Amino acid sequence: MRHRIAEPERGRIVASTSQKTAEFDFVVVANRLPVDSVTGPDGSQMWRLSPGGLVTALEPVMQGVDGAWIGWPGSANGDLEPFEHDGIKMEPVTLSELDVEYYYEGFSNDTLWPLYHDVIAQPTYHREWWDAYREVNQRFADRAISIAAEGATVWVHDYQLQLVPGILREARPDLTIGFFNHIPFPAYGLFAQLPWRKQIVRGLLGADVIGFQRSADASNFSRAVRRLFGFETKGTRIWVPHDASQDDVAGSPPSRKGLPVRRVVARHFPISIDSAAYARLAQKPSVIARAKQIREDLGNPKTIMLGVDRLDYTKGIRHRLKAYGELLREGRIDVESTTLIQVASPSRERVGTYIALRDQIERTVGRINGDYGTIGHSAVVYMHHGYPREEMVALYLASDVMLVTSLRDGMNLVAKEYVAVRADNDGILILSEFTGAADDLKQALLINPHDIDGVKNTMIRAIEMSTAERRRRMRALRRRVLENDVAKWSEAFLEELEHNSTARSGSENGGAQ
Ligand code: GDG
Repeated sequence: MRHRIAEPERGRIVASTSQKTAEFDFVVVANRLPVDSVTGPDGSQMWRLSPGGLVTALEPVMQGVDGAWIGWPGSANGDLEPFEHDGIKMEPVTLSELDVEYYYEGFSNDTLWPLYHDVIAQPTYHREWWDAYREVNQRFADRAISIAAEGATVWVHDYQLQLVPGILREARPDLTIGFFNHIPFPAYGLFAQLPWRKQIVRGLLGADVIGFQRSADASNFSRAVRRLFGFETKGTRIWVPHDASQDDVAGSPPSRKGLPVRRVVARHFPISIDSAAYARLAQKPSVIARAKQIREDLGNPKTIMLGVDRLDYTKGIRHRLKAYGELLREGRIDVESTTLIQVASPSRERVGTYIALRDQIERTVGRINGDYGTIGHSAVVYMHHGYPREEMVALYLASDVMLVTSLRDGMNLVAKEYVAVRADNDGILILSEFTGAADDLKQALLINPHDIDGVKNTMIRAIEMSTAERRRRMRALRRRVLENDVAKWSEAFLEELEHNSTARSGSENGGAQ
């Protein structure tokens, strides 16, 4: 991709942001910039690429193109100039304290997140939060409007920015606009709760391609479009009128009335990881030595089970602990031969539901350790901090059983990372049916995390599984994860986007022929 210095005046660009410094042919818009500000040993501030699902997925993609990434740097206030890090051009968007509270912690993480994860926790609906969501979406869109070159491709990410495609479509019809939703899209019966459901769907329909993790998510979205607007849909295609005044459920769809329509594609593109990079890390002698050290530090138990999650109620950490605690109580496992390591990386620490969840989890861990731990052996080794990626890989290598017990999860990259590093074809993945990953990783031991007895029996089955069966399963899983990596994911998405760009192909009259 080319990166050009802007001409002083490009009259056709409609932007409320007046400054224009550079224009890019490829722009990523995501809530967060892929960097965290850290303090160096000498006290100086510097940037470091940050962990997390989206960053993990897009980092290799961004390093291959000359584009820009628009996002929030992660702390409130403070205007930052655009800068470059690790070959990625960063365009920081400023959020005030109130924006963080209303748009991010409020509407994104206390309204949309629980609603889209099947109402595992009760969503909160506040009109002030919605107003902030609209304003902040406008701010992100304005930045994209001002830095995207004529005919550029803009790829918008995730539930925090669902209004951005619609704003871009209005202001810059020359752009090719993609949107990818990293979390599930709920069934209409749940989505319908949202007081601003029409605005959200309208915002998303501004994109040429709307990507989801699972085909079920894409179907849920198409159904919402039919129910709310009556637009014609067929398979992965949706026909949307150019004129927003045609947003009407009454009568036949606009496409059938011969009105000019755009074709939008809504389909699944299951995200993955940079599998080869993980596999390479796992070959490093220092990582292998660290994995051995971890086992030794734990007293070389026969079985190490591992959970790695952001501390989030969608991840089913409590269900996993409940099952594990009951196995100890019933004497089906003991602390000398089995250890559970639970990494719960800090997340959304000012949102009430997360504060309560942390308390619950830590009480449960304390109780299990109090009841069953010995001087030499903890039942659960619990860590509430983030680790460097190499340490994560060492943990994966050190563990015999990986526990992914999400109650609902868009994909779950941890499951794929565990598989990618196991070049020894050993290790067992216990995987919740309610993850996007389960659609693909059929050779895992699939569980329903709500069925505690089922989870317990599966844990025992994993502990007792023969070497031959472990290897057979892991070999099959590895084939899937190594073949379908993150590069394939982004290529598939961008190819579909190129193919279905309204800016490049114009509109249609009428819909599905
Ligand atoms: C969302 C969706 C979807 C975690 N702790 C540390 C650390 N991590 C890394 C993991 C993994 C990533 O963060 C977590 O990704 P997940 O996919 O498991 O979950 P979410 O954060 O909820 O991500 C999810 C994803 O977006 C991508 O579309 O799969 O469904 O919810 O890569 O390894 N990494 C390091 N230290 C930690 O302490 N280095």
